[in-house]
Amino acid sequence: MSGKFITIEGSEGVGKSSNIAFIENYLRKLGKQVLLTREPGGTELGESIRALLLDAKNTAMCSDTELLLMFAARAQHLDEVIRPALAAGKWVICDRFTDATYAYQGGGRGIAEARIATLETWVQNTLQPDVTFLLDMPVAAGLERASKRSAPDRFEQEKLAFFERVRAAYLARAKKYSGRFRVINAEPALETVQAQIRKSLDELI
Ligand code: Z5A
Repeated sequence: MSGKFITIEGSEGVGKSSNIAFIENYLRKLGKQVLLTREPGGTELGESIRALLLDAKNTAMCSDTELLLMFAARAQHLDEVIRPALAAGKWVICDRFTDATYAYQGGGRGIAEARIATLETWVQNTLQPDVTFLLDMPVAAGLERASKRSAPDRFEQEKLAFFERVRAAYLARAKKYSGRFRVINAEPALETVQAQIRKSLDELI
């Protein structure tokens, strides 16, 4: 594989969408071939799974179903999109990946890390992102930003304590995998956030 695999993570309202657009433009200006994708989703099948996962009507979905659907979508995504793009030398920017599973299904829902790790190895083998940007800010402030958007999906209906656990799990992973993670303070104005990201991208390039 000659391309680079960049993932963007964070809890609610941290500004992933705004900053992904910045990363994409920055890399394109440098002449990189960029593929932008997201999880859950990124393929036709994966987007159908995403609709099931986010549908606020699916209140009966148990945590294991949620976990297995995340990895089912990921298996398809890796096979159809991510691995071929990396093999073709593209820079893949993925809006969330397996760290989100550890944060939401692990931290948020309380599924044991070892069970997630089993599925991670099954689906990814040894593939890991080259760099993971963790956009981090206090949960309440993020939820305040996110509240200005459309009707909440199944995850967005969770309470503050759930997102506190998600944030804590993300920060624990960033500490454990400090070589891969870049923790970005997402609270200041967008230009300040992007200056931090640009610095890390320059180092990667
Ligand atoms: N999920 C999971 O549970 N397990 C998994 O393995 C995976 C995912 C892969 C859908 O993800 C759900 O799937 C997600 C976790 C779960 N659920 N949640 N919650 P998603 O990534 O598609 O959904 P999202 O988290 O709601 O992300 P988003 O739509 O990309 O929003 P965002 O990160 O919060 O970013 P934003 O829309 O760019 O920013 C929010 C607002 O803040 C917006 O009005 C911006 O203009 C504003 N903003 C952004 N930056 C700033 C700054 N710096 N200052 C002021 N205002 C700002």
